[in-house]
Parts: sequence; C-alpha cells; structure tokens
Amino acid sequence: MLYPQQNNYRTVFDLSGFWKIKADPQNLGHDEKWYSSNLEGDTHTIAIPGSWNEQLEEQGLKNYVGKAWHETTFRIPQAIQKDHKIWLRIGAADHKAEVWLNGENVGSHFGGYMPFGVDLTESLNKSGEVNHLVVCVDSSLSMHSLPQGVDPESDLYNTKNYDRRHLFPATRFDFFPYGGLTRSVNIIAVQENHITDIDVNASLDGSIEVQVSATSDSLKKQIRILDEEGREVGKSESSSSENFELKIDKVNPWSPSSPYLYTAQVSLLNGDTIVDQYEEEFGIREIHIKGGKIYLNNEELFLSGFGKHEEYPIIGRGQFRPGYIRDHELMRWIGANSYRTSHYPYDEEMMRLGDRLGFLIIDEVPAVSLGFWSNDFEDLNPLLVNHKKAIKELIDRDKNHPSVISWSITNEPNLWAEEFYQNEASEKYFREIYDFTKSLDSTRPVMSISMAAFKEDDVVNDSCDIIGMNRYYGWYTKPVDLDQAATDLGRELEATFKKHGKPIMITEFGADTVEGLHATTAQMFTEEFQTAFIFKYLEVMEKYDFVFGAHVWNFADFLTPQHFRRVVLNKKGVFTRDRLPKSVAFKLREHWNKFEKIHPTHRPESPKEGFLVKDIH
Ligand code: GCB
Repeated sequence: MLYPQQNNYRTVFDLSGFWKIKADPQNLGHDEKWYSSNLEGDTHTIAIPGSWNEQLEEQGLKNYVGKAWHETTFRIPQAIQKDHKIWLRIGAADHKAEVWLNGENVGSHFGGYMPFGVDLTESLNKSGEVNHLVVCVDSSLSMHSLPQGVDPESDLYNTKNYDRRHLFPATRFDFFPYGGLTRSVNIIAVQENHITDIDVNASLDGSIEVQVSATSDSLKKQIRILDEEGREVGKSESSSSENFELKIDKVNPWSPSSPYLYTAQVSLLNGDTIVDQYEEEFGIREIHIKGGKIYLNNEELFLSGFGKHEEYPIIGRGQFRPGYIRDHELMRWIGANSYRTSHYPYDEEMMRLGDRLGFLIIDEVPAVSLGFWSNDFEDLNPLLVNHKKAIKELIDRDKNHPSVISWSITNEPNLWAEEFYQNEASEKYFREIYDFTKSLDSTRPVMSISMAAFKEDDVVNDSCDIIGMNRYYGWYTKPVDLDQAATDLGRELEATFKKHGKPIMITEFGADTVEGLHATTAQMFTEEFQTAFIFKYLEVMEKYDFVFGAHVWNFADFLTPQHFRRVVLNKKGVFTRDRLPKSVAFKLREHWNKFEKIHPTHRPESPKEGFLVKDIH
C-alpha cells in the first residue's frame, strides 16, 4: 500500500486527533453491535495515533491486552465524492483490526506494525454528511501470530521452570505489549483508475528498472526520473507494459555521507489526460557480499549503532515524529551509521528519515523468540504462513528505501529453550522463510539472528546471507567475568565464521545500567560496568575482518512487562528512556567518530558542535 501522498490527483485527509475508545475485556462488542451507533458507557477520550496503555493508565488500560473499540467521525468535501475511490489507510493497528463505516463492516487486517487499506467508497455517506468510523483493535497474540503470543494457561507456558519466566502482561518477548491505532490514520481519495504500486531497482551503472501496478492495464504509463533539483534525467512511457527500463548518465550514488535521492514520477494517462500520479523517492546504491565481507557501493561496510525499540513515554508505540528526529540526531552525534528495527517493523516515517539523513537500517519482521511446538514441519504451517505474510508485507512497504540494507527474518528463535528446535523441522522452516524472502527481493542480504544456546551450530545460521549474533556473556551467563566473556565470544566468532564463511555482526550486547549508579570496581548495573562491558565486546569483535558491525543493545531504556529481572524498564539503553546520555555514550562517541573501519562515505554527517559540551569525560 503506497505511502499517502497529496498532489493534483490524490487527496489525503489526516484523521489524527482525539477519538473515543471503549475496552471490551468481556468480548461483548460484536454481539452488542458496538459498531452500529455511538460508543456508550465506559468510554474515554484517546489521542490517535497512540497506544492506549500509558495514555489511559488510571482507566485500567496500562496492562490491558485485548479488544478496544475506537470511534471517530469525519466528513468528505462534496467536490471529491463523485467518481473517486475513497480509501481508509491505517498506518498500523496492533495487532488485529476490524473496521465499520456507518454500521457496515468494510474490512479487516491482522498483523501489527503494517499499513493496510480499506475501501470505503460504497459505504460512504454522500453530500457532506457525517461518517461514523469504528475500528475494533485487538492486541492479543497467539502461538500462530507474529509476534507470537503466550497463553498463560497452556502447557507450553507451564512446563519445566517456566514459573520463573512468567511476565506480566504475559509475553514471549522482552518489550511492552502495547495496543492501539499506533500510526497515522488517513482517508485517501483517488480516481477510479489509479496507481497501486511502484517498484524501483537501480544500479550504480545508471540502469533503473521501474515496475508499475495500476487498477487498469490498458492505460498509458509514463515514468520520469527527476534529480534532486527536479530536472528530468530519464523518461519512458508505454501503454502495454508494466516494466520500464531506463538509463541515466552521471549517477549520484546514495550513501550515508551523501544521501542523494532521485524521484520516479509515475503518471497514469487516459489519452493525454493524467488521471493519477505518484512520486516515489529512491536512491542508487549497491550492496554485495564477497569473501566473507559486505560492501556498500564497493567499499567495505562496518555498521556502528544500535538495536532500538519504537517506544516513548506516554505515547507508547505511537507515532512520534519529534522523537524520530531526536533519535536520529543522537545517533549522528554518537557516530552511529545504522540501526535494527528490533523487533518489528517501525513506522515508515523512520525509513523515510533514514533515506534522507543517510542511515543504514536492518529491517526486521516480528519473528521474535519464535517457539515451535512440534518436530513435524507440517504442524508448523500456520506460523509459517503468517511469517511469510509478515515478510511479504514488509518488503512491499519498504522495498524502495535505500536506507534499508537487509531483511532480518528472525530474532532468537527458541529463546525459551523448548524441545522442538535444532531439528529437521526448524531447519526446513527457516530454509523456506529464507528462500521466500530471496524470491521477493534478491538485492538485499537476509539476516538471521541467534541467541547463544546452539552457538555456531544454530540452524538459523544456515538460512541467511549474513549472521547476526546476540550475546550476553558476562551478563546473563558468568556475570561480571568479562575476561571469560571475551574468550567465549572470540572462540564463538571464529568457530561460526569457520563453519559458515558468512559475514557476522554482533546484533546485541549490553548491560542493564541505572543512570547515576557508580562503583570503583566491577559492579553490575553501574555506569562504569556498562562501559567496561561494551568496550570489552568491541575490543574482541573489532579484531576480526569478518565482523561487519556492532549494534549495542539498546539505544534507549524501554518499557518491559513486569518481572523480577526488570526494574520497570529494560535499562540496557545507552540513553535513558527520555533520551539523556549515560556515561558510555560519550565513550562510544569518541570511539565511533574516529573508528577507521567505518568508511568516510558510510558516515552520516555529524552535527555541528554548536553549544555541545566537548570532551567532558
Ligand atoms: C535479547 C533479546 C532482546 C532483549 C535482550 C535483553 O536477546 O533479543 O529482546 O531485550 O536480550 O536485554 O535481555
């Protein structure tokens, strides 16, 4: 579903604002037809986009996982009602949504973190009357959904020593299970015949392939390639084809230091009359792997940066554009050139910023700590189907972003050490996921990320182009012993490269740290220990040429479900939840800003010093 774009042929309305919400813990809404008239009873006002949890904490919604009905009204100006298609585009509903317009069910979607469209045309009130929109959002998850949920009553949750692992609210992952309409909600009006998708593939030699999908095959399509000054540098048109091959002279490559963006201006014409137009930005850059190394525009790549989370105080996982800018500014300040969208796709606004500001993004599907329940591959099919759906939707959405350099297809399967792993079924499962991803996009390397249990032998290492390793030696295992951690990490890196010959990066390493806690000797949770931990890991991994990156876990502290292991937040942030630096931030800044393995063209421009406090640590 194309990003909402307003131009001479397309109209976009933003439905952000204060909506009404009513939680439905007893699941009454469908039977009582809450969609048919104004929501009544225990309703509250909520800001959309935004998660319901922290906004309405005192109304009992902080830890609420389940259905909540959202309601708003809107009018459409008469001028655009006549022969237009009117779509509702929801940027993300975590995790299932059902939509009613004026009492009629108009569509549904499952899978959070992804935009989807619902055709409102037939149910819309004409003549400028009020339209009544109701969206039921369900934040519950299951063993077959992505991310996977947990049924606290199930055997799987209650076997072995799982009692000690119970979280509140119950999750299979270490981040807060926010619910709601978390991203922009828009009404989009287009002509009956319109463009539905654009796929751009460009190479450094100047060849550009553009694939256009539209509601009608018979209309003429025209492509113009524009440079950053809006000058036409390429053009093609056809009435019969969907695929266009163009060539431009004098390529300006996209790189972090020079994030140059071209525009593919696509028009749909009826005779000489344009009926729709869409401008898709893209960058020209190439990624390839050779001899255990990864290259961006033919220069060896090293990724400095973070595993992140998309969450902020109060707004939860809701769209927060100032926060997106702040995070990128802090990453520029600290010398990061990249981040991973752990553990789910982020707002597309982030990818757009990444394109413009020159960041390299590892784009992850919500396949976090997957647990299998059978040794028979066929039994895993319901999960496999949803996993593929999540990958397809992600690639459909993000395929044209130069900032997106890799698809991460899984993070730490079998975190819960169940018995159904490291066998033929799980091997086949990940092979299918990998092949499927490659069939949709052969241009970006696919990453799989493992935890420590099976080390170099983990089955996911076979189903990827680049290996991600999350390691916490010295924290969760053999705490404090950083020399032992260094030995274990070094041994494993060498063994993994020897066995697989693929580029490796450490996608997570870090230590929970309470800002303001200090000690003169090694003491977990202090700022000094976080610094020692992170720098010990860097020292080990930076020795190896096949290690192409270090992403510290985490960029900022983030809210987690309640558990004795966490004091409200996961405190592994290099920044606090409100984005203030812990002392390691200054050390990382010093290190990364002069780290010679990062090619100069792979660094986003750093901020001017201005009033920054210099060298105080
Ligand atoms: C991991 C997970 C991440 C956790 C992290 C931790 O391995 O991938 O989701 O938050 O460890 O801090 O325990």
